[in-house]
Amino acid sequence: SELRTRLLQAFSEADGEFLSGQKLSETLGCSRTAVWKHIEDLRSEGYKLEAVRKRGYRITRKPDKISGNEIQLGLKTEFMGRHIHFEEVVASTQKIAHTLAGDGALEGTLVVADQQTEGRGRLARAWYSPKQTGVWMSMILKPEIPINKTPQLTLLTAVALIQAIEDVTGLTPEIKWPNDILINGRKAVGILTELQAEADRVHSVIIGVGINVNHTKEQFPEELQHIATSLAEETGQQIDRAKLIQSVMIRFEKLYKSYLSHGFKPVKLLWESYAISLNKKLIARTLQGTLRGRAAGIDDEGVLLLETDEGKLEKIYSADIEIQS
Ligand code: BTX
Repeated sequence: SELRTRLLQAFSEADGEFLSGQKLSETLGCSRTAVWKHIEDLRSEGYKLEAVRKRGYRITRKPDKISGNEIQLGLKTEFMGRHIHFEEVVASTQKIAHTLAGDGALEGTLVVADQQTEGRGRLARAWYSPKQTGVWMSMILKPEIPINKTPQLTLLTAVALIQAIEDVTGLTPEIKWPNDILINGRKAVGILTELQAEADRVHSVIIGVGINVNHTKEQFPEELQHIATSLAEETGQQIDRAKLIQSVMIRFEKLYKSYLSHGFKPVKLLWESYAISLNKKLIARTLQGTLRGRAAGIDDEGVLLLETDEGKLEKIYSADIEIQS
């Protein structure tokens, strides 16, 4: 509303100084109750306002807005993120990306949302994607690779995400095979790779990326509070989401180009340098059953090699991993 815009303008002009309720109601020409109501609205939109008796209000934190423009401004890539489809609220960016890919979207097209109401993880699990806090996005790729090589792209994405997070925050996250990125043992990022393919030909690979960026601990639902974390939680600082997305685009494009011309080897080496599960004892829960053993590495396809307690080498294509030591 117009009043809201003027209220924000007044705070912006005050430049961090307090504005009294009285002053605000005079400036805006409305009652103090109306001022108070608008301040409550701002709070529910993610603004942090400090209220001090006799002095008034001041804004201490603005919500971090993202938009296609902000992401594209100054983005130095060839194709990643050159086309951005941004929406405030979607069910899932994966769904939109699937439709766009089917309609001939170009390689590198990016779908970004501020909030997802039905964000999804693997195996129909839910991915918690509240507004104004995270990076919820899907990248559309058109690599000419056989279907059995596509898991490599999940690993490549994990490396790109770690490098981008390092660039922006200075933190070095760790990878838990195949797609979890952890900081201090808690999940900060999820990756979901989906395909549009026919026979053995890949039409599109759609890589969904969820990054918990500015969540406070209390903002996670209770069941996630001890398994999830955010970049802000770990650094103690608000992170600019648009900048983070730019960094992911740059890092991803560089690795992806190297992958297309030199293959998986260089990516594999980087991936291994960030992996925590290597050589550890783990339990792998697959749809076919549970295996126990030691993580011996990943093979050139990106498949996990598990040396079982009986000394057999098993290939694990998809599983939930519990690290034991
Ligand atoms: P996953 O199946 O490995 O992880 C899902 C599990 O992670 C859930 O069952 C829950 O325990 C936990 N979890 C849910 N939400 C969060 C969260 N915000 N932070 C940490 N842990 C959480 C991982 O699946 C793949 C997730 C991809 C999400 C992106 S977001 C953009 C794109 N669109 C979409 O719908 N999904 C992808």
